[in-house]
Formats: sequence, C-alpha cells, structure tokens
Amino acid sequence: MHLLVTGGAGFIGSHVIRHFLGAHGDCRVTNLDSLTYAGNLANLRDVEDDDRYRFVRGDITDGEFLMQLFAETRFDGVIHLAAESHVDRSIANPTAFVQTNVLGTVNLLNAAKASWEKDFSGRLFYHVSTDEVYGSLPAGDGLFTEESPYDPHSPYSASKASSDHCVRAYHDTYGLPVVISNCSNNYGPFQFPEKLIPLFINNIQLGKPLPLYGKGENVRDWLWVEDHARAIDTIYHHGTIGETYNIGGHNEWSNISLVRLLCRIMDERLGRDEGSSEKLISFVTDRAGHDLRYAIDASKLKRELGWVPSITFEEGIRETVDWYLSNGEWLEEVTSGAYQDYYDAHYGKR
Ligand code: NAD
Ligand code: TDX
Repeated sequence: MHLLVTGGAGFIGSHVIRHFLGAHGDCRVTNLDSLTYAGNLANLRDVEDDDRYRFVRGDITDGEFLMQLFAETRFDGVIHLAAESHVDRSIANPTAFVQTNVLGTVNLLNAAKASWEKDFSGRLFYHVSTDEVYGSLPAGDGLFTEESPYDPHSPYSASKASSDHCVRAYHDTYGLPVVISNCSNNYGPFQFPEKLIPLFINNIQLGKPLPLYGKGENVRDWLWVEDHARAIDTIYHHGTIGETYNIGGHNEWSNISLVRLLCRIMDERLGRDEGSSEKLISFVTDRAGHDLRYAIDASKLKRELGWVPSITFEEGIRETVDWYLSNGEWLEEVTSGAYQDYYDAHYGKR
C-alpha cells in the first residue's frame, strides 16, 4: 500500500503518517508538503529514516506539478490534509485559504482522477475536513450529524466547505472513489502554538497574558489527535466509498472552563502557587464571526465501524502539557522569527 499524504509535515498529518507506518508493516508513505509556516519536518524526526517514508516538497496549488507526481508514482490512496488551517489567519488573509483549500484540492482531485482513469489505480481519495463547515450550534442544544446542512461562517470554514463540495462532485460526476470525514477540534503534541491550547501553554510558561476572545463562553468539542489518526485509518480501510463520517470526542468545553483547567495543571507542573496562572487570563475583543458552539455526533462512526476515543480529556490534556514542557526546543524553534511578527500583529491590537 503506497499512500500519498498531503500536509504530512503539519500537526495532524504528522500523527497520521506516524500512525499508518506504525500500524501497517506493508505501508509506504509519500509526504507531500510545501512547508508553510505550519509545516515542520521536525514533527517527523522519528520516521524520517524509515525506508518506507519519503518526503516531497511541493505545493498543491501547482496543478502541473501534481499531474507529474501522479504520473511518476502509482499511489494506492490519497489522504488529503494539506490546508491553511487557522481561522484567525483566514480573517486576515482569506485569499490564501481559497487558493490552497479550494484550488489546491481541485488540483489534487484532477491529478487523482487522471491516474484513476488511466489504470484504475488509487483505491481511495480521502478528504480530511472539519466540523466548522456545519456552522454554529446554540448553547447546550443539538449536535452536528452527517446530515446537518452546511453553514460556514469564516473564510476558513467556507473554503473547507467548498473543498468538501468539490470532492463530492468528483465522486458524483466522475465516479472518483472518495470518502470525507469532518472532525472536531484536535489537541496534542506538535500543534502549532497559534491554536488555543499550545498558545496558552506557551504563554503561561512565559508569564504572558492569555487572550481569551469575548467572554470565553464559546464551546469546542476536543479530540486527542492520535484518536483522529486512528479514526482516519478505520475509515480509510473500512469506510464506504462516497460516504461522510463525523469524528468527535463527545467532549465539550467552554473556552473559559478549558483555560481554567489548563491553568490548574500548569500551576501543578511548574510548582507555582495555585491560582497564579489564572491571573494571566485577559478578556479581549471577540473574533469576528466567532461560532458559538461546535459539537459532533460521532455515533455513525461508532455504530458502523466501531471507532471510539481511546483516552479521556483529563488524560490527554495532561499528556499534552507534559509534551510541551519537555519539548522546549521544538517550541522555541517554532515561536521564533515570523511567529513573533504574527503574534504582535494579531494580539498587539487587542
Ligand atoms: P496544520 O496547519 O498544522 O498543517 C497543514 C499542513 O499543510 C502544513 O504542513 C503545511 O505546510 C501544509 N500546506 C499548507 N498549504 C499547502 C500547500 N499549498 N501545498 C502543500 N502543503 C501545504 O493543520 P492541521 O491542524 O494539521 O490540519 C490538517 C487538516 O485537518 C486540515 O485540512 C484541516 O482543515 C483539518 N482539520 C483540522 C482540525 C484541527 O483541529 N486542527 C480539525 C478538523 C479538521
Ligand atoms: O487566542 C485565542 N483566544 C481564544 O479565545 C485563540 C487562538 C482562540 N480562542 C478561542 C477561539 C475558539 O473559540 O478558542 C477556541 C479555539 O480556537 P482555535 O484553537 O483557533 O480553534 P478553532 O477556531 O475552533 O478551529 C480549530 O478547530 C477546527 C482548528 O484551528 C481548525 O483547523 C479546525 O478545523
């Protein structure tokens, strides 16, 4: 089995590659990634010497390059994760999100289609997507199912929704074998510290303010990233072509409760007085178009394919904190240079 994984140098992609190489002895992986600010080969140090792994630097917005890659190599499947992934950046620069997430996905579909039509190679085009395409839920009421209508609000979620529609269109129009999964918020090691959990872990460590948007009442449904990788494996091997699967942890937290928990764990781990990290919480201007609540109904995946999360949030969040605390070099490297410019431009005004 030779897989093409796009975006494998990013947060979730690196876990997906590690998972597939670890779980399947017969698996070879080509990791295609353009190494944007979010791509980091240090996320894959432990697999880079594996003969079954190969890294190709390339950009999915380059359609010709993709056609050539698929002409040179026969892939049995594609797992597509490459994307611009941060909502705040999509508010500042929506065009980059349309280019990579929409045009890049269509380029990849074209290359997979050409290869599939030539020799029927390519068992599956697996598109990794997000629960944000479904929009926002009212506080405490309802869950997103696979039948929920699309209602994206941010340029990020609009671009992901558009890519989902394109993937379905290639199935319905050309018969390309596709599957889509829509997952809730992931957390765990190697997440870039622009996202809530690693950003706040880093700031607590440095004694910097914790910029909580609005009143901190927005709710997210958090999933351990390795459980997402395992769900992708399950769906890749046992999912039905043409179907959509929702993935989530049934693990809803308001941002304020989550940040308080994080502060308590950090006080414990850093040997600081109880309550000292909480003093860093700073309520700032809300994110524009901020979705109130996401919550996934993952019962189809459990019922049809038997997938359930493997660890509790209390375990996962402690493991995540410990990983960041013992990987200071990784954190320092990714928060130097351009990160600081982003940070100042984004949080300076707030
Ligand atoms: P990430 O930002 O950490 O990684 C994205 C990767 O894609 C990076 O390695 C980057 O270099 C690469 N990339 C970006 N543009 C590219 C291009 N034009 N060509 C080639 N490579 C490019 O993102 P992530 O959090 O790991 O998310 C991965 C996927 O999962 C995305 O499609 C995202 O929409 C989806 N997703 C993320 C979450 C989450 O909580 N992070 C939840 C559900 C779904
Ligand atoms: O500084 C912050 N302050 C704050 O209050 C940041 C960065 C975030 N937040 C809030 C906004 C959200 O309600 O925390 C919550 C989580 O924010 P993010 O980590 O930016 O994630 P979110 O916007 O929910 O999107 C994430 O989950 C779905 C990923 O970034 C997406 O790629 C994924 O599709």
